[in-house]
Amino acid sequence: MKINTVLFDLDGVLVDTARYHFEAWSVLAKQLAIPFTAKENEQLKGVSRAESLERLLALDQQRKVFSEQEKQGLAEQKNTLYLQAIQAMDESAVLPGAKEVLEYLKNSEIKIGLGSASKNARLILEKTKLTPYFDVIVDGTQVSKAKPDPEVFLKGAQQLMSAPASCLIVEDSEAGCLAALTGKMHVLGIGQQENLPSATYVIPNLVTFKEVFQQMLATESVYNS
Ligand code: B16
Ligand code: MG
Repeated sequence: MKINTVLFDLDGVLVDTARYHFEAWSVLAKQLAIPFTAKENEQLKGVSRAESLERLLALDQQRKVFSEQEKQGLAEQKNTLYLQAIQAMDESAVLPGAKEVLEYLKNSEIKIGLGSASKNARLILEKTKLTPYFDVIVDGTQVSKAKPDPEVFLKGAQQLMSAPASCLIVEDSEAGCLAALTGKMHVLGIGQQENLPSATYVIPNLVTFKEVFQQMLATESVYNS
């Protein structure tokens, strides 16, 4: 397959922020007496803040009803907790292999984009000093439809003038993998296969990216390009 563009998800792929999202949602869940473990958290990965809250509230066996205003307050509370947690974040939060992969792609003249659901993506890229690697950044402030809708990745591809079939999406969430496939893009899952059933290729982290990427380039594309 021919790949000239790689679009990265941020949280859980390039930067170790997924655990802070989980911790912040856990505080809220505890406060609301909603059972919430790492298993339920998988459903929140890659999903917008508002949709994450809806999914968390749906786990409530007592089905308490919240007004829009109350929901807005809860989402703000979660974001305040999250921002506190990432306040002191620096380059050490960049996940293993991530910087090497970005360097490798830059040297290979492959276009690099970000497709994140997070409204805090630019802040995180700045704190971790990753901003200069990106040819395009699309984040939660620029999309109207959350993953699994492909909008965030299609916007990135369009801005880079890349055909979707020439793009590889690197994702740690099932919602993001589905978004890639719906957009007719290639996908590489980061994490465990059991959590990412839609991804054909899954690696635990970016350390082995280069090998898998080269393997992918050597295979026939399902999109005939
Ligand atoms: P925020 P990604 C996603 O980022 C996270 O995976 C998800 O857990 C979070 O709820 C979402 O961003 C929104 O983030 O509250 O910061 O706007 O994985 O798409 O980079
Ligand atoms: Mg993610």
